[in-house]
Amino acid sequence: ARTVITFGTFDVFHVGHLRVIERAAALGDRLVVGVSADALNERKKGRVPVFSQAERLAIVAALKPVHEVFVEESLELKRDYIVKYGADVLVMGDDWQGRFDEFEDVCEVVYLPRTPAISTTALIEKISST
Ligand code: C2G
Repeated sequence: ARTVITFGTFDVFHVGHLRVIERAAALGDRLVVGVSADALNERKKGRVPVFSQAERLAIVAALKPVHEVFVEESLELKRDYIVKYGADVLVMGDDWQGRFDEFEDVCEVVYLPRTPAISTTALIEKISST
């Protein structure tokens, strides 16, 4: 079986998140998703997610194309996660284009085009301005 792995925060879950997960799943037989920890977001983005990691994990785990989820504790552990979950393909949105090419020695690395005109940041702004 071909295992696909992808990573993300998936905060304020929206259709752009759904589409990338669906397209990632279509590249293999089994999709594993690393959902970034609250502490990782705080560290890297200086923002606490709207939904907690437990909530974000529960939402992603309930999606039909997703076979397994885990908490991504650190960006530096990506190689370990790829090996641990036996991933044959790493998929990321093209906002990360080129950033994970170093893992091409352990798996295939694919960047998918983002769904246009939707983002968590834009949603937060839209909701808070109404
Ligand atoms: N995405 C997309 N289209 C959008 C918005 C997001 O295809 N309109 C994709 C992103 O490209 C990413 C996934 O949805 O592949 C999750 O996006 P984020 O939640 O923003 O994840 P991010 O914080 O970029 O992940 O190891 C990586 C980290 O976990 C960070």
